[in-house]
Amino acid sequence: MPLSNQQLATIFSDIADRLEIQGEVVFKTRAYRTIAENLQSLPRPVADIWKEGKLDEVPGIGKAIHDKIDELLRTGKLEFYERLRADVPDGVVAMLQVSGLGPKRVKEIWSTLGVMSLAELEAAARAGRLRGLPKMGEKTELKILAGIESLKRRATGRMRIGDVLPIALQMRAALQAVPGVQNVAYAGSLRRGRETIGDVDFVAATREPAALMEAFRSLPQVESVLGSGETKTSVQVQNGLQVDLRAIDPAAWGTAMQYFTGSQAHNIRAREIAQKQHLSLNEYALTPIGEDGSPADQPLTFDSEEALYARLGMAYIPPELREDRGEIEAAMKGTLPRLIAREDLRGDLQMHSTWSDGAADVLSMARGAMALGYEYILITDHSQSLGIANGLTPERVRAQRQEIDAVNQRLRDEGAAFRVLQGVEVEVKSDGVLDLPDDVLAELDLVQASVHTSLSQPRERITERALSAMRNPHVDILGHPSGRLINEREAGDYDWEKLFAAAAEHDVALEINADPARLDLNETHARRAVELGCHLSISTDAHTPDGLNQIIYGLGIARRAWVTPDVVINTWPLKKLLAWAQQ
Ligand code: DGT
Ligand code: CA
Ligand code: CA
Ligand code: ZN
Repeated sequence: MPLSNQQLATIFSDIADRLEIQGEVVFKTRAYRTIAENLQSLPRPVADIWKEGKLDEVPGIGKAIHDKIDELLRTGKLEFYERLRADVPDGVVAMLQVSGLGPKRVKEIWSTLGVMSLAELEAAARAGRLRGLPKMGEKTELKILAGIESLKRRATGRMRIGDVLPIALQMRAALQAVPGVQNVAYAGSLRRGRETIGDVDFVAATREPAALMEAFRSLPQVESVLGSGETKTSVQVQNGLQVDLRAIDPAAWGTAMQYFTGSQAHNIRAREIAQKQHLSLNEYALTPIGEDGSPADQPLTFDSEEALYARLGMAYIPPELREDRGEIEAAMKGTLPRLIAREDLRGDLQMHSTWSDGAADVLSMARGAMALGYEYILITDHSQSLGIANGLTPERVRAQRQEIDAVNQRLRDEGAAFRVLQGVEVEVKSDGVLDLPDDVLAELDLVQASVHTSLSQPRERITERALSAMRNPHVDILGHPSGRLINEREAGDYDWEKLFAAAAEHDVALEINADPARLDLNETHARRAVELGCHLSISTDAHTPDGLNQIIYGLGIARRAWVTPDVVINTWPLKKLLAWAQQ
């Protein structure tokens, strides 16, 4: 197949992008942009015109471009373009898509800071490293971060839950204060705790819907109103996120919350169960129906979901389980699991301090955890080969032990029943060898091993790499096992069944990393791992004391995976945890 007009156009506009990043002046690159546009609006395949020898009749074509199209159609390649691609990395070109970034700035960021991908750009902006560059400040950084966020959203149409929940909480607080509003909650995928959110669905109980709709449209977060009626309004807020609000009668709170929480699959199953009992279920009520399907009695309304589920002969089903994955059957039999909850956690087993790439010292992290009611934390700074994160050498591991001992002494003196444990997030190098010697690992309270590099290794290789890490008797936890970054980087291609079997055999706990960019293990893998007898840990990977609050996202995933407290090692008392790590 000869190259299509579209393919050729893409190549020419890419050439223009790369030349501009290299510093070429715009009037020299304009010819490439012009031909790209003209090719797209050409009514015939340019390959046919070329065959007829009439390339010169294509508008906007000069000698240089004529030769390039000729080379591309003859050989399928263009040497000039190949060289250009080698000179300017793809990741640098990708930065042009971020609104607010033109070729000049991209070049500046690339050549001065060595930033070569969107992920590195995001990290640099978050770390405040752009503000030192010419004509760039804190505002530019924020604008770039917002631009990256909306790019990610465009890729999948879904946003990470961690970028949505804070906005929803702000809006809910504002709606709660509107006169006449008795109750407001978010329903939909956000309430079910999914890792990504399509849109936010608010349900509000009020007898004055008009006032509520007006107040909603005027919230400071609203960028545009997509549609507004008497009882339903949809708006768009930052990063293109859509938020729906439905006003309902307070008497129908239970049915409305059940309906709008979904999932759709769960609702369909719930309606089937209702039908078998000659009841028709919708967002307003449960209505008895006769043999002919018409209403046989007054509709029943429910002011709570508990009452509604009970009337259907079911135990209350936590929102995270409502995906039609067996929860309805279990609720009817009374065999729903007792899901893990925030109060079950006694500690957090992954966090970084200023010893590697964290922003707070050990004592501050401890104080943050104590404020959350925890009994212990495990400090897991990076190991030496992760140079960009200031990883620990054996000497620095031992120096850190001194500081941790001193912090523990200080907390004991204050009378606090709290313990800082020393761990490490040791690199599993690309050949499966750990980045710190065994005698160093042996001195630590718990060891977490993680893969950060060469994630694209073939299945057998990367699986064997994780397995060899787990065979090391000092390794207690495998951190963020898949390595994926939501909306950003694919997971490693592991043989999961094999990995879970090995984790169970060596009794290495698998982490549910609560960072909303990771949520790794994901819910399907976490559920399967537990089925195969694995232990889990649920931890934040926090780099600041505030980051410890992100545990809620990991708990959501665990609950969606039907996880009970007993299999999660950081629900255990300290003594039990340390004894387990010893054996
Ligand atoms: P999302 O927004 O894609 O992350 O996922 P959801 O689950 O929030 O879906 P959404 O916003 O379309 O609808 C919210 C809930 O409303 C959904 O979970 C169940 C309910 N719902 C919406 N449309 C239908 C429908 O056609 N039939 C039924 N049974 N329920 C629906
Ligand atoms: Ca939704
Ligand atoms: Ca919706
Ligand atoms: Zn890590």
